[in-house]
Amino acid sequence: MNNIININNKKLPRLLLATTNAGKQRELRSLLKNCPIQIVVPSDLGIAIEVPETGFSYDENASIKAQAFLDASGIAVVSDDTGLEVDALNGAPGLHSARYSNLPFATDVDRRAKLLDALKGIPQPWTARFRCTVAVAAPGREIQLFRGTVEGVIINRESGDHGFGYDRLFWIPEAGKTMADLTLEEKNTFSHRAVAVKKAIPYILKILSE
Ligand code: ITT
Repeated sequence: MNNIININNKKLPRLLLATTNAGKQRELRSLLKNCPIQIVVPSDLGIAIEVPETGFSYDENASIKAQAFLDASGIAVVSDDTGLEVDALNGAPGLHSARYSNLPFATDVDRRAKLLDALKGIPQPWTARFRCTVAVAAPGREIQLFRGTVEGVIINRESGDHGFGYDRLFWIPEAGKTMADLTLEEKNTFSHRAVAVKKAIPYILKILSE
């Protein structure tokens, strides 16, 4: 597949966001908006694959997702594997953050409810962190990994209507707000994903300009 798209007579290299999570797609698009690249998502390319997250670390899962979407598209891709680690739960949901609720077709609401249920009866504060690995894969290149973490505290009631996933329960003491109280632009100044993507941008620009 050709990796160049022609827009307004300008040839921009394409980068596939290897995620079907709409919240991640929004944040990644915004984080990459100043890069001279054409961002595409799997549906733009008619790609509908389910990638089982069978790795034993965020790095492995991010690599598995990046490789699967590279194989399916043939163009450069960026994937992201993120987990929420709660100290009082010995690091859970962690690697299993997406599959945390046992309900079939579980939603973010179900996952947040399960988290608060698991924390019932455990004394606060419930210190926690988001950990994120971003993987960049491109034809003929080794996968490169970039990492970001943000520390916070889980609270026992939801606040905010921005963000996605566990953001409504993730309190950032320095901001005096939850992640979901922040706008997308504010979250993107310091989040786990922002830290990882900002580290990845020079590499992405380098490989797409070669
Ligand atoms: P892809 O694999 O398609 O990227 P996913 O939703 O399965 O999407 P993850 O395995 O990385 O992605 O996500 C694990 C869970 O953590 C999932 O329930 C997300 O909604 C949640 N999550 C990921 N990033 C988050 C963030 O920035 N804020 C809050 N929750 C997040």
